[in-house]
Amino acid sequence: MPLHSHEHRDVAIIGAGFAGLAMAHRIHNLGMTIQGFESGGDVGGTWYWNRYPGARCDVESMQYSYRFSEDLQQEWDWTERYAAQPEILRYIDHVATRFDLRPHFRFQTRVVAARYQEETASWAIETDDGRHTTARFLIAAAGCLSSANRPEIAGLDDFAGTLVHTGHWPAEGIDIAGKRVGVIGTGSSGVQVIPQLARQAAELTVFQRTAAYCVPAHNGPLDPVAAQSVKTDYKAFRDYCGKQFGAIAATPGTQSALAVDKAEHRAVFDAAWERGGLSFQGAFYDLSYDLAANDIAMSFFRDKIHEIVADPHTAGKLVPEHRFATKRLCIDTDYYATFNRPNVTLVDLKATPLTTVHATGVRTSDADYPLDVLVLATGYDAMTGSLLRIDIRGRDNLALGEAWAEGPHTYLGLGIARFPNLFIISGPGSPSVLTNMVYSIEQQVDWIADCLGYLRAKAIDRIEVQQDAQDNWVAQANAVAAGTLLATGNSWYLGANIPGKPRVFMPYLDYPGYVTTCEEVAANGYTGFALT
Ligand code: N01
Repeated sequence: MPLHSHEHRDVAIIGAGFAGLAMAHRIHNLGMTIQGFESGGDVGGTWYWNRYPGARCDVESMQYSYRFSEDLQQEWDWTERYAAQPEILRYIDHVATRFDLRPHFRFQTRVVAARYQEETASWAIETDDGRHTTARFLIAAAGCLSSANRPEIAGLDDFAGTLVHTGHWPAEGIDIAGKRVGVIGTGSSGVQVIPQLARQAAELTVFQRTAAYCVPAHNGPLDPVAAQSVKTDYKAFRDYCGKQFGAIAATPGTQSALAVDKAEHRAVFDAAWERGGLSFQGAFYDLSYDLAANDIAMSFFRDKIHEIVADPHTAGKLVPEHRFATKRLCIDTDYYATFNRPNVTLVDLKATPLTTVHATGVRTSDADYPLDVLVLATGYDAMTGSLLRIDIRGRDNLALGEAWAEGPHTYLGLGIARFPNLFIISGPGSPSVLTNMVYSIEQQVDWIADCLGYLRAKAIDRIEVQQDAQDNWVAQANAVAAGTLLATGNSWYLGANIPGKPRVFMPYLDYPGYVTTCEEVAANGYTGFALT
């Protein structure tokens, strides 16, 4: 293909992760033409990039998988309760091959710009290989946690050892054995990678700014009998999950933490700890809503961490100061116990701030830590970063960055006023990161595909979010979040981890309520959208 050639498709898709692949499959079945773009060398999205030791999903494998094909559900056998990154990538690879999805995508190709063209009601897309594509519809499936946050730490570029972000771990791995390793960051990624690195490194230094709430995964081999019983009626299991909060199977507590005594708190929390996983948050129904109930959860963690970690000083530093569940709960394997190892040191950056990185290590206000390897487990410019790094322009050349100057405003998380024929999957304003992502992705993929089929049947060229519908949705999303403690945290849900990012609670906090709203919008002829 010569450079600067031009091609036209019905639909362009950005990203070949879980969302982009499912979307391509549905669009292909509609008989529409597709051009997909993927910056990675192959399919997988998040699971293509996150190859750090210990990378594992915190949603159980029987749930964290596609439901669009019964044959696929039946033929794939997961090996563990929580699948590790290599197994998830093998699964995605299998899906891409089985449904012949790779030919829809150009790999190692990054979309750098996309401009809406009024005259033709289509998008002009520019990629970093110098090629140009036009498409009637543009679907952004670029991922919520795909734009790595490389913190602005003085001297970071001067580090002469191996510097790596967890989200860009090299496929060939990093030789850790016998090395002095430092990790900055103790969110979900840090909590997973730290125990693994501790087993291999000569010395591991953990630089912690904010302590994490961690609940054990209790991962292990998947019980084949239990898996088979799900497969006997997988649809019923999926339907059940879809009716739960976040589309994750759980049995939420029905009692208030304020209604029982201290002994009962401990018994309920201990049982939830033994079950493990994200459902801990629902041990009592009011932990995320009521300050006094939340205090009780905080006190359980204080006690638990002191029981696990032998050195009381280290244990004290590991106890979070922020409220329980106002940041994403971390699901771990041996995280707190790792600090009992003689080769692991915890540095509390709140007490002794990190001042600089230099060629041979990290300096804090009171000490110098020589390192061979420095791991940045510093997270992502979540939910908006992967879209805003593309120069996306809607009507009248309006830049997305300008439209979102005060925060990412969308309608249903699916579309943006003044950006016609653009759809987002797992966009801000949709439940996305507060759900089993694969489940909610498929719900949005189905909604978008049905919408495209509707537009084609009615010979409609253009679909555009109406401003008042967007304003109302933003207000509703804020109101739902304001009813919980989640909106009070200092989390990436709010953009608080990125300097200068507007503080808006980005995910929509009601799944499955969201699904009902989407269904009603479609059934009523796409209310809130102008179709022309
Ligand atoms: O990122 P994070 P993550 N100096 O933003 C610290 C999903 N996920 O990659 O809180 C020092 O949560 C930062 O400190 P602070 C999951 O949804 C899922 O870990 O800003 N420290 C924090 O400790 C998750 O929530 C899985 O004070 C700095 C850490 O870096 C999301 O991805 C696995 C710093 C970043 O934590 C993101 O998780 C992995 C600085 N300058 C990820 N800058 C599973 O499924 C940042 N930090 C299990």
